[in-house]
Amino acid sequence: MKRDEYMDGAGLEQERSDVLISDNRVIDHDRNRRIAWWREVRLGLFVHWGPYSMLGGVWNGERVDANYAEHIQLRGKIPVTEYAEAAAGMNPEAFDAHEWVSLAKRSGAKYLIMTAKHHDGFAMYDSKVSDYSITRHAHFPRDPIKELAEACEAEGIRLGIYYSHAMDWHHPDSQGNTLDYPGNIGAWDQLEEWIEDDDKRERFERYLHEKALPQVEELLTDYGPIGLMWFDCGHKISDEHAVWFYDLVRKLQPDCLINKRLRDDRFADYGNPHDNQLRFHPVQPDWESIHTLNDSWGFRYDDDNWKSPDELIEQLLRVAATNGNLVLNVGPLGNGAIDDTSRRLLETVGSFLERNGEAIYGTRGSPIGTPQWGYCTWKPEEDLLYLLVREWPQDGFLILPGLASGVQYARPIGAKAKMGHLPFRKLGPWDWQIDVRSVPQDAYATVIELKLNGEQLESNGTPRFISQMPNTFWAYDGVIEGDGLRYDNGKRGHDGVTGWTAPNAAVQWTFRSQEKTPIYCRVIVTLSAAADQAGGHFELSLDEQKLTCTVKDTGGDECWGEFEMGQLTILSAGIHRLEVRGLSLVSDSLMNLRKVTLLPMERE
Ligand code: H79
Repeated sequence: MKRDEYMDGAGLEQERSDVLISDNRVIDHDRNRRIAWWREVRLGLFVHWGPYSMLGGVWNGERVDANYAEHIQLRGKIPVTEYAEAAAGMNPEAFDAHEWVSLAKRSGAKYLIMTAKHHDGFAMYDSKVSDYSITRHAHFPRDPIKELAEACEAEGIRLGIYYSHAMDWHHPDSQGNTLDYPGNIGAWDQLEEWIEDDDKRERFERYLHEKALPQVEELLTDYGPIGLMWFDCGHKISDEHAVWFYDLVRKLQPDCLINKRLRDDRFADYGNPHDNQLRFHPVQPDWESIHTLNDSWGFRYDDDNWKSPDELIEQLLRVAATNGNLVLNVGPLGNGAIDDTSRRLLETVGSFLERNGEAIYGTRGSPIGTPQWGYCTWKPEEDLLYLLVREWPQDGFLILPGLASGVQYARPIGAKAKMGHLPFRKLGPWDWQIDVRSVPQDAYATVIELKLNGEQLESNGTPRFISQMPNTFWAYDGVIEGDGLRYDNGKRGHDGVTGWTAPNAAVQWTFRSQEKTPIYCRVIVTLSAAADQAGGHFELSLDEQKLTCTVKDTGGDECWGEFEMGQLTILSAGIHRLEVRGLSLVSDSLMNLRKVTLLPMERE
């Protein structure tokens, strides 16, 4: 579409062939075909790279207090002329697209998402629409996106483009920069606050027509096939604005996927929860979970808060077991080099996938929920289940809960494939037991492949208590009841339930036990509370048994503490209910609850 055509929105109706917008819902008949590749890949690599990478979180020799280095212009209150002056010095001679793409491959990622323009408005490619770019403003004689597109093509990696469409702190009519443009929409302003303000809306739309839409057009025209467009901060634009982008992408590259943050689920090929969200309730079957290796997306000198390989790999399993793709981020230095820690972390994920990739790539989410020992994935067309065992059974007998279907064989995969089949037997109608005593353990997760007998898979969704190990009941997976009580945003330190303002609000879990003799358990509760909440009471119950518990000061909201609250007994085989219910508050809210662990005790 030519630029002046979408200036006035003409022709949009006619252009929309595969999409109908009715009842405010996008109905897209072509999505299954378009998204097929993405459903297979399960791991992507995000790259955040721009002038902010050069600054690394430091301005004029001082550390800027912003977790995200790429927000330094806003958070450091840097005038746009000064930021632009710094950006002009970007000369990334160490940038080597082949090395980046090779790292993506070594990490096991199958797609790479590159920031073509972040909120700072600086184009990391040779834009003809705006001179504020790596080539024309910084006079770097190469086009990084072009080089990446070529390297990705050569290596069989799909290229995705991150484009900050809603915010641009350089363009005088966009959003987020009220330091230089006081009449603009502020970084924290909600859509409703300005959409009726004609001046703000018209100027913002001028930015969309002058810069954002034409740049998206360039990116989808000049760089070959783009696997996906990754937009951000879609809550800051209107439905009408979203349609402009949506139609432009569909017109130029009908097969290009669009992430949720163009606007919301209605325009999305797939969903995105919050950045760095550890626990989630996916609302779309196709969804993607994005994570930093440390705290910042863009390179930051003093960010040493690295996740461990174990945390990253567990997140990969958790996301795959819930039918999502994981995207890990790397923030190269301003000169284009990638630091050793990031490289090593990504390579460790890659070596896990090299050993165990068949249990991740091309799989669907678990049909049997999340067993206490780890995660499960599924290849329905091949009748294969993969058990990704993180907590190895002490006695060497793994209980597979919740599966009625027949099993043909069980075997370890990866390097251990030569070992042959493992003995297994049925334990009652829903469970199996696999003898894994001979299987050597992987440092992160040991994978057992199960070939099913080809019938329709029959599963039991009620989690099974496994008496050989601690059983954890995550508040995020519980059913919540009562005014105010809600799941927190799922990020680190916020992966519990919060808003416990009504005294008798409750979190409940249902599980089944198959043990005929009683299981005596110690009960550990993980909660957080500030000093003024200490002294509140709640009741922890298992069926008819009750423990009255007192809230203790853990040092505040994000400081989790573990407390042993007493003992409870699972008396018999059958369905049981575990519940935490408030009794009395001494402050505005009772506590945040993260999990309850039942720790079976050795029998006397
Ligand atoms: O690119 C990474 C982040 O920079 C970007 N998303 C990931 C993929 C991101 N942008 N915003 N946010 C994440 C959420 C943060 C929002 C706020 Fe702000 C920070 C609100 C106020 C300060 C940035 C500046 C967004 C609005 C103004």
